[in-house]
Amino acid sequence: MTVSTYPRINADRLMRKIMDLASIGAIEGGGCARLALTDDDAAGRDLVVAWMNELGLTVTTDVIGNVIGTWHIGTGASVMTGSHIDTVRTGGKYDGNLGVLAGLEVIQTLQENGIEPERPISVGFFTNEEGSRFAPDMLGSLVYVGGLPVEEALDIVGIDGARVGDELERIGYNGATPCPGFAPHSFVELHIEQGPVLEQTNMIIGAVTGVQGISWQEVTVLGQSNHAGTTPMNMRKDPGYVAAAIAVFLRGLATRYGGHQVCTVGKIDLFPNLINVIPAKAVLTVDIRNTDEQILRQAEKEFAEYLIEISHSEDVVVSTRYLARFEPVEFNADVVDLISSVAKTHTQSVVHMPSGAGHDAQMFARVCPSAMIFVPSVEGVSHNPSEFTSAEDIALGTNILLQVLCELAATKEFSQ
Ligand code: HGY
Ligand code: MN
Ligand code: MN
Repeated sequence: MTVSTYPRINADRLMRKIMDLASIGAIEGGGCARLALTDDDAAGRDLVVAWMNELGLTVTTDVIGNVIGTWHIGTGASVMTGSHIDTVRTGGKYDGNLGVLAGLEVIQTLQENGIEPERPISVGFFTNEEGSRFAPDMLGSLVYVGGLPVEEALDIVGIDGARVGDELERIGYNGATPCPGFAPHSFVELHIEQGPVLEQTNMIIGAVTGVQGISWQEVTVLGQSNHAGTTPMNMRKDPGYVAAAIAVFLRGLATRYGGHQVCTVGKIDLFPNLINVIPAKAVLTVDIRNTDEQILRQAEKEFAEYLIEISHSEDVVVSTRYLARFEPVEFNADVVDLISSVAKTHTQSVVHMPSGAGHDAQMFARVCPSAMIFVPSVEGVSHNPSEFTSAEDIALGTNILLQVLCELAATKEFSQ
């Protein structure tokens, strides 16, 4: 099929769905908060499942709560698309949601135009992609591809003490379909870039070549609570100070390394967290990422050495545990090239680029040829209620997704 024969998606209908879904868990500033497996996540799930049913898709829910709607046409393994509909606490309207709703819009457009691709088309939303409530992130797709036994995943306890398995049951998404799930023929995810690269390079479409490595650690610092007024500075064992020093050290490390190196201390809990008490304990999270695995390991090594040093100099006890650790992922070059060449039939503003954020596609890359399409985030802002991508860019990305999915469906097997 050539580009002139591919139908255009109904952009207004897609934008209405995006706004309808964003109204669930809506927060000030125009964003939404639907932490994984909360009631708001459940309500979002119910809405998208209803839309899947309206399209006549076969809807399955698996043991970790991943939901996949399949349009059973053609033969052979599905071409799959999708993303996530859980959000961070200060989420925007588009992160994850776009990829799921664009997939449904593609199917509806094809159905309305009487076009039946040669393979089934599946659209999935995967549990707990964000990892904010339960670590690791991309949990549902990780279990789907066999990267983590479901029993282990169900026993994960979140930042609020809730257990994944109990929450899935409570919201009624403890499905029966086993994991690992079926391996699709191929997987393509449409997602907002969530960074500034497309905008800064005046590009509109990213043909995503891979995802950078992710290292998440929880650091616990035990000191001695004491009186803020009476305790001389040289007698303190102060986890509050150590937590702050860790954040400063990591900023320095990332600046020294440069390139793609990023480090974030996103969460610090002090105990007892009172104005006149030197904290007894600090628990903080450390997110370290790089596109290069060797540099990422070097950063982790340097950080571990720093923790030993500061535990001695501040006379505190420091312990760490990994919450997530994913090596960088390369997407399938043939799929990336297909995205690039299809995109160029729509616009010349196409660039190959890695993803700074984690995505479900990086898990599917373990079992089938996978890649992603990026559309710009205005001012590179995401994980923020003001996250914004224009309706034009969303329509362009979705039209490209439609064509890529159809051409993948017409493709025999891929070289892995
Ligand atoms: O953390 C991430 O990169 C993604 O938003 N889960
Ligand atoms: Mn996302
Ligand atoms: Mn996100």
